[in-house]
Amino acid sequence: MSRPVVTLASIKRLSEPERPKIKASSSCASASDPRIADHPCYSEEAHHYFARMHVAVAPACNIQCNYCNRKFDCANESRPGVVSEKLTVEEGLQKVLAVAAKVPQMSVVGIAGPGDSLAGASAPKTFALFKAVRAALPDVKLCLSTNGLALAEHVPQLQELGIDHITVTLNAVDAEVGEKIYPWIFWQGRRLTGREAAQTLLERQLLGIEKAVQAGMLVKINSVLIPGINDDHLPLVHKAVQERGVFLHNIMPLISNPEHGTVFGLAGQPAPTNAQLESVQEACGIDAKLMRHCRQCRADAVGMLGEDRGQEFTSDKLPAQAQINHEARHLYRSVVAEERADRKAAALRADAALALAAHSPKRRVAVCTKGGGRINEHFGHAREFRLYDVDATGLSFVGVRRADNYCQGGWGEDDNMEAILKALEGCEAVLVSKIGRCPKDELAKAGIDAVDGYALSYIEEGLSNWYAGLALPARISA
Ligand code: CLF
Ligand code: SF4
Repeated sequence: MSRPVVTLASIKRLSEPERPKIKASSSCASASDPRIADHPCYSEEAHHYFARMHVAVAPACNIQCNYCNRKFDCANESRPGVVSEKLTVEEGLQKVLAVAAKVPQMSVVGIAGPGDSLAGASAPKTFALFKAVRAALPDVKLCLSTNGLALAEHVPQLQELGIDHITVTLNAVDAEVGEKIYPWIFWQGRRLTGREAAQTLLERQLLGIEKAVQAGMLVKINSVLIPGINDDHLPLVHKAVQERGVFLHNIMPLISNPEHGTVFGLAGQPAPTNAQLESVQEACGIDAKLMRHCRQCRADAVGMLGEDRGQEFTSDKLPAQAQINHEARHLYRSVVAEERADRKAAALRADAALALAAHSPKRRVAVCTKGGGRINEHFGHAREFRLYDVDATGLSFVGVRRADNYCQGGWGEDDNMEAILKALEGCEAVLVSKIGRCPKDELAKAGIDAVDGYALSYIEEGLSNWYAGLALPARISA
């Protein structure tokens, strides 16, 4: 399908402060780094193709965070929700093998709780599981998430196991801020509280981060944005971790629903708005690698980021012996390699389209995708939207906004539309594979153009062509 390209040279580009742009073609650059090429969290590009699984073998925790209720998943790496099952090492391995047999996209096995992966008796279980997975599936990457209290002393062991992806949740670098987040920690056989607890935790976290970086590991920092507590402080955290050579910083919004029974939830501590999150990310991310595609996974999540296939792999459904088709796994990677090359070529075409639209203002647009880097999701089925800022200099990935899907099998849910409109706040258009007349009209009333003219295009190419051809928007078919 050929789409007319219109030059918008006559429109003066707004001179607002903005984060560095990526050329559409550069979104594939990460694919060249073998350590992150297939890691869905460390590479935004990879998460279109690869899946992760978490194995819930670490139930204990050595600290208390005010955003956590132990009856729920670790909020460091999860959205609150009871972990379906806590597993032994043997059960964990059985589950990993079952997932590997059925999900060729699975490239990473992570341990992210539901407590802390290195706390007390959890640490040996974590190491035993990693060792077993390493032996059974050498092509899979191992990934550890921790609150960092016990990281420093475990770095040699992690190194020995060849683990080079470590995530540390670091919410503060100042104990005055930290004590508002952590009421107590358990350290060297003692329970510490107040400022002393926070001071000890923060020191141990920074030491652990330094040691892990020195050991050559790719350290990612997760920070929970807690409005009024660490929002102004996170740029300092960012600076501190940048100075220590961390690979990536992920700022995630606090989840504080009262029904989760956390201290913050019960106290009415608000979660940040999308605008607050963006503003802190902007304040931190002038020239840094910030992660913007985190989905705050459960500690037993399975599948592509944004999907959870955990219920397919509960203990009662696991085969006694999974038959892993290594050939199929290998084949999947070959297909991805071809797709990546194809997408790279599309991104170059996208750059060319944007070049025609010089001197044009920034526009925010959402995309519906179910993977593969393409605009391939029906609006009614979308449970999340990817937001981009586009102008003639390139695309900026803003982040992922979630809302329950509109289509409920033959009818549209109005309440969900309300949440969707909130998620799409600030967007001029949403690019979809298909959309019905009713939701299209609802979106139009809110000033959002629903466009299905770029269905199945690569995201970069669809966005660039939409931007460059704005004077002649694609027709919608209901
Ligand atoms: Fe898991 Fe974390 Fe490893 Fe990823 S999740 S241990 S680095 S494999 Fe990823 Fe999930 Fe965000 Fe975590 S999207 S919550 S950052
Ligand atoms: Fe909860 Fe994780 Fe904090 Fe431990 S580290 S209290 S499990 S959020």
